[in-house]
Amino acid sequence: MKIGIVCYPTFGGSGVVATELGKALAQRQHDVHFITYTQPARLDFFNEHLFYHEVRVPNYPLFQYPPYEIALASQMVDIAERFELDLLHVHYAIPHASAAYMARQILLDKGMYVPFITTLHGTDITLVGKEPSYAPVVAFSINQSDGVTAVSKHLRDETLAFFDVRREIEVIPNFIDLQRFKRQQKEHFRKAICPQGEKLLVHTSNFRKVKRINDVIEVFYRVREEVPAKLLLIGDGPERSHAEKCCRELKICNDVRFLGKLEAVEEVLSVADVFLMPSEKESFGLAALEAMACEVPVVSSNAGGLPELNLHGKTGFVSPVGDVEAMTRYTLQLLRDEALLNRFRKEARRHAEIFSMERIVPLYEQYYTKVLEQH
Ligand code: GMT
Repeated sequence: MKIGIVCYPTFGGSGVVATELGKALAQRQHDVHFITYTQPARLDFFNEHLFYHEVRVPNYPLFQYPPYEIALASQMVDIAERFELDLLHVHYAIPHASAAYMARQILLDKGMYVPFITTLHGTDITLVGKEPSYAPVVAFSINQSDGVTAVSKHLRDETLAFFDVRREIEVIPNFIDLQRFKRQQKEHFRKAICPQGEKLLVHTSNFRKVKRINDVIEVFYRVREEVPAKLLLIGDGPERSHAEKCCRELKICNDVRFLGKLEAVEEVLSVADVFLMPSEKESFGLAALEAMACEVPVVSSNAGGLPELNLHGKTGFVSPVGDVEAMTRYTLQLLRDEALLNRFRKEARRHAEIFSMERIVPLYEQYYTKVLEQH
């Protein structure tokens, strides 16, 4: 197949999933054309089946807001025509689905039918999509898509409950490269971080408000009162300076390290004991899946699709959003019981294997075929 992929080419979960999907499809001999405003972060090598087309948004003094959506739709039309694309697959509804709708209609006018599939990732529905300024366009472009997928059952149900959506939504969960994300021997690394044999907690995110970084720090603070421990924070974003201030106020700076946007996350996860994800919203929780694949149990909130991924009492523990007391209790339970921790480690990896790239990518291929057969 010849597939056009549109996504946010950043380090965010939806961009990572879209890029990894494109790479996996290219390995399976499909021609994949990325249409994005900058080169996707993980697309940094040559493959004969992978193509990258930049969306340029010409500016003009009249534009207070340069019309990205129009530039994107025009680029989709151009690439679909030139490379005879079979379909477009857009990740994150806003504004990709409405741009794809526009592109499809323009192509139709030229006598070419190129269906588009929209994959919903989370905040495009649960947060931004519900904004009255966006909601009617989001609902319309979901209804107009030739296929719609959601990354968890919860996200599908929330979409159906909130929007007047009159079409089926297929659940295709996120996936992981189990060759890359596996527990590696990095004991020297652990010794450097935890020289006195301290326990190690890890959190990865984009440090936005929905991630509740304060809860991460609060849980760590309470755990550290009971058990010597260190905390590694991976990622960056708007709440970081506030989080740093919290650490200074609690006088725990010596035990907390902010690692920034680290690429080799799997190396840090390989030496971690518990992964914390207290998010207020989380349609899937890709960062938690990465931890589980590296045999790290997850102590998380019960937001969104998290309970589908993190099995309570098996791969980790799930608590109500904001219940830092329960999260502290569960973390301590794992840290204090080596046998329990080891059992959870094995279960976390076993459950992560359900989300292997080898299992999930063919589901997208089957879905593409189904959509194409309908036209
Ligand atoms: O979590 C974010 O803020 C980033 C966001 C994105 O679109 O990049 O992540 C969403 O998509 C990921 C990939 O499908 C999911 O794993 C995340 O759970 C989801 N985030 C939220 O729902 C808050």
